[in-house]
Amino acid sequence: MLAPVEPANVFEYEAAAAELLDPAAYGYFAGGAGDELTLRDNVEAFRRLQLRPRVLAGVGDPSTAVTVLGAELALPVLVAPVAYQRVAHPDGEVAMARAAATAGTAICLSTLATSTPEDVAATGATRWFQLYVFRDPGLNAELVARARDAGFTALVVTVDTPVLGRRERDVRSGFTVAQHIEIPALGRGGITPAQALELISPSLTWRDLEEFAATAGLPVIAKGVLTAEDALLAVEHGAAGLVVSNHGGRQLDGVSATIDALPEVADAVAGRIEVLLDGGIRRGADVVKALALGARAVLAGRAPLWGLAVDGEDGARRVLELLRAEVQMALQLTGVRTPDGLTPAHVQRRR
Ligand code: FNR
Ligand code: LAC
Repeated sequence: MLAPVEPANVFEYEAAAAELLDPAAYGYFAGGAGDELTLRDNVEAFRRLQLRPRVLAGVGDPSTAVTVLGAELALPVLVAPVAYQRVAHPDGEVAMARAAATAGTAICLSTLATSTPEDVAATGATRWFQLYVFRDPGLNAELVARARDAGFTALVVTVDTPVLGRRERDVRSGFTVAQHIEIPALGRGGITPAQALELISPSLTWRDLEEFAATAGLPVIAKGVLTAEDALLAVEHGAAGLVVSNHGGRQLDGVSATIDALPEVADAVAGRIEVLLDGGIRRGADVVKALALGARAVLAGRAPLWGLAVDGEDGARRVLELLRAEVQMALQLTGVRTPDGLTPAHVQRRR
């Protein structure tokens, strides 16, 4: 369904999605853990940073393209793994993947997706697979093989979720998932996030990550790193990349905003593996700040999800296109011709 007036930005897409979605579903997508301090700070921290533009740089018409794990993307924003997309829109992850393909970017499919990897592959989108490591090793091997066979080009192992954070909005609403909404990885429907997480191993270690890196036949990315110490471990244990992430404020409440954690991680990694970031991306300027501080690209979870909720594939595509246009203008007005022209000197803390 179309909103009466097309939303002009991500915040307006969220407002429109909040009107359309069942309140419990909206609470699941929008909410965070505990007091939601980190959820809010992810967004606010970008506003504590300001850009330091350079003028008369002859920018012309800057390109927003970046290369991530060897793949060229038209914009430095990938679609983050978000579970249960059919709860937001009946076309779910397939529509999201089509939107990503049209926008020229990649989608990372969640283990707890409600579309199959094969259906997502059929969209032709550049695709990564997010792995929740289950207690059952057979299931993990099966999921990895299935992703590889379906042409997924990276394995994103989520490392910040040994247990599910306590999201009080879901406790209050009693959020449940309809029986007809199936999770193909688990072969059944009606499973809540809390029930799914009981199947996931709480005992994962860096050794396990190393094992996936050695055996998956795909580059492994550790998603959910917030410290220099863990960034170094990711490098040592064979990760091809990492995502500075706090799971969109949904896991440990009270950790730093991801943009505040990025500089120490980028410093520690020192270019040895690819550094990505997610959390709080709502504007093209947020993307530019993250790139300036050392991210190669960012992932956005809720932003394209609100587009999907409002208008399916078209809505998700419009959000990605809005972000691309905002990134391009921010580059032009910051005075750089390409994303890799951004440096920490383009950002300062608000005085
Ligand atoms: C997530 N995220 C997530 N991450 C993951 O590794 N596997 C998953 O299944 C999910 N599921 C999920 C559901 C919902 C509703 C949200 C909002 C998030 C986290 C996601 O990949 C990403 O880290 C955050 O969404 C980034 O923050 P923003 O962009 O939503 O602010
Ligand atoms: C979430 C899980 C499923 O954040 O990743 O809801």
